[in-house]
Amino acid sequence: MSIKGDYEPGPWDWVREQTEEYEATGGTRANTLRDTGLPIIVVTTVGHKTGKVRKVPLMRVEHEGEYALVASKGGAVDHPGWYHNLIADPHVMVQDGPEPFDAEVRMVTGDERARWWERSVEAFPTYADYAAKTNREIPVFVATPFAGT
Ligand code: F42
Repeated sequence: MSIKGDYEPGPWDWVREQTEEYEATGGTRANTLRDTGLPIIVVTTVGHKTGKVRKVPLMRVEHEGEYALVASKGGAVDHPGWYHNLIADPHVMVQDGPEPFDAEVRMVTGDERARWWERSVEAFPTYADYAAKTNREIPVFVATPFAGT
């Protein structure tokens, strides 16, 4: 793993518990969003303010080996904290199964964002409800695996 340091979970217990069970079981348990049956991934970022290791479960939206990271935060008015981490440092770890791997993220716009947004809503239709709930355009990043540093 090339992102090392002090892991500091966030304040939402259900998120921390899901992350920790997913990691402890190599992605064989806690690998869906509650009882929806829809798969998740776990993304590791570096806190751009604290330098702490931060981990967030996100819906799994995969296409030809790349993953969309949709900063929906349930349609909240503000971006999730991890959005700011990715803007500051595009190097993340993605876990989609037993082992995490290094990846580089880019925020997508225009037609590319439209294609990835369609894939995201297909994987998790509730994203469309979140978009309708907020005036903010929900940022979409694409994570491309690479051999870590
Ligand atoms: N969130 C999504 O946005 N998209 C999804 O597809 C998604 C799916 C999902 C599936 C399962 C599940 O259990 C949760 C899911 N979530 C999804 C929720 C997601 O895991 C995050 O909890 C949510 O997006 C909010 O992200 P957040 O980074 O705002 O987390 C908050 C709760 C948090 O942990 N805040 C910390 C705190 O102490 O308040 C700080 C986190 C952080 O990264 N801090 C940075 C630092 O430097 O340490 C600074 C960040 C900044 O704001 O500048």
